[in-house]
Amino acid sequence: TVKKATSALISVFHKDGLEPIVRKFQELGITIYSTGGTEKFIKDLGIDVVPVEDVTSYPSILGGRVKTLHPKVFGGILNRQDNESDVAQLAEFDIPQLDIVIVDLYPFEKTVASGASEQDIIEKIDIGGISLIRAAAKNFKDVICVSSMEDYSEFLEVISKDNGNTTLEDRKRFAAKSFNVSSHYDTAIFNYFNQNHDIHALKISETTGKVLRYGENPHQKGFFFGDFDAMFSKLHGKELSYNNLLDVDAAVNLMGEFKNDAPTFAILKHNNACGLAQRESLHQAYVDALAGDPVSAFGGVLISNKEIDKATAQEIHQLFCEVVIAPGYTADALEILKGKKNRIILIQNETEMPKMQVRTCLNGILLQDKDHKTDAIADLSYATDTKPSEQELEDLIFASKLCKHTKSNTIVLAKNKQLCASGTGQTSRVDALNQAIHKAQSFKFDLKGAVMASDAFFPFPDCVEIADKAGITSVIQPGGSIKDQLSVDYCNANGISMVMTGTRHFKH
Ligand code: 93A
Repeated sequence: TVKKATSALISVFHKDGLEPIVRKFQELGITIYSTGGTEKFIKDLGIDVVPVEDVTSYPSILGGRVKTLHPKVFGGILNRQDNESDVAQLAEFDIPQLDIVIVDLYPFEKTVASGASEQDIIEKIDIGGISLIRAAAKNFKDVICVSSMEDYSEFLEVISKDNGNTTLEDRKRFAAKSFNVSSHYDTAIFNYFNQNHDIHALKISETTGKVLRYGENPHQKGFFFGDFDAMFSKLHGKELSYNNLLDVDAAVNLMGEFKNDAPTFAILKHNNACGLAQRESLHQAYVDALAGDPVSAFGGVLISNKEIDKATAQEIHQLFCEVVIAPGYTADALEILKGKKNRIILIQNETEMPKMQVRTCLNGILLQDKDHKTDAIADLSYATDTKPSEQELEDLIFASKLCKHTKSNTIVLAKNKQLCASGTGQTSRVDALNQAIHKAQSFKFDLKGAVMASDAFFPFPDCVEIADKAGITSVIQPGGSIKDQLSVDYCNANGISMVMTGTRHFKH
């Protein structure tokens, strides 16, 4: 798989950085073929170079639009050296073998960015160069392709390390770089042509995406890119919609926090939990999750961390819900759940979730690590004289884990491992708290002895004051406000315990 390079075709727009390469070729006795401007540059360095016209017996025509587009050039690149008939044809048609191809494409993007005329831009669509790159990269078994000035120094190392010999691994790596260059180049051309059209989404869907019935709303197109079947086995129900997929994602991320815990059940609506409970039995966990907000649960997405049994299934069957997710189902439970035609029933397989998160932003994308930090009792610092009881401590962690998966600003109120209510996606923390208290009270929760979790610090002591008046006795928050002490002072004066996690969990 090691190949000795004896010839190279060089056709570059920018001549910078080429000199050390052609000097190395001279030293190694590599024959250089080249196009007009590049040939002149090399000749001026005093290095032997064969004009590509000598190979093709054709001049560069149409003002340079056709200079390398010729069977003798592409035959020299695309022939398979281990194929007898290819080798025979090279001899028959007097085609020189080409082992190295170096191309620097016409600067299409720069020309567009400079505000040039359409005519100038069109002339900068490289046809011959991109074809040389694609041909050389395709035939990486025999040819090494250098498609960017950025790769010159790496290429020099490769070609110098063993007297012009290249390994298959080298050639394949450069082929990958080349297809990166060619695909980027064609995408730039497409974007230029697509300025006044909207061809994008359509094209994407036809190639790799799964076409959804529609996007977030019926007038929006929607697609999913991913391997849903690797993560889930779908046992029953209709096609998942765009919103279903988002809810399933939120549900799986939330339940990931309780994976190895006692039976836990969550009900989600619009990506936020409206019910969450952890109990000794899954059935009770479901009943108590539903009690969190039986109104919102209508049409929700349900997820459990344990196999769903018959008793739980019978209970779930009373509810209209879109999706049920669990690590498994007993046969009788599945039979019951299948009783509604459209209900989507999923088994969540043991797979890793991606570690990164992507979203569009302005004319680009934002990429970030997912929020992997899970709050744990060991990481807490105790801010107040009063310390939380053991039950409160567990509730604090339970509530804080839920906070992390709820839209900011959020306040979560919980008691005895049950979500009482949360305020979600509010523009102020006080609003989030008031919403949570109002909701909890409307569903007849006794907040006496409940705990409060906040996704970010309290800038003022107003939240602990309101929480105190509602009966809350323990608080968990990241801490870090310059006015932390005011909240701590209030808690100390009123017998409330407060712990700090040191970790903010914004979710926008
Ligand atoms: O106009 S082209 O698309 N037609 C061709 O046949 C062709 N072959 C190489 N442009 C072509 N090239 C490009 O010419 C190369 O990609 C490179 O950017 C440039 C080098 O031309 P010169 O050596 O004459 O400066």
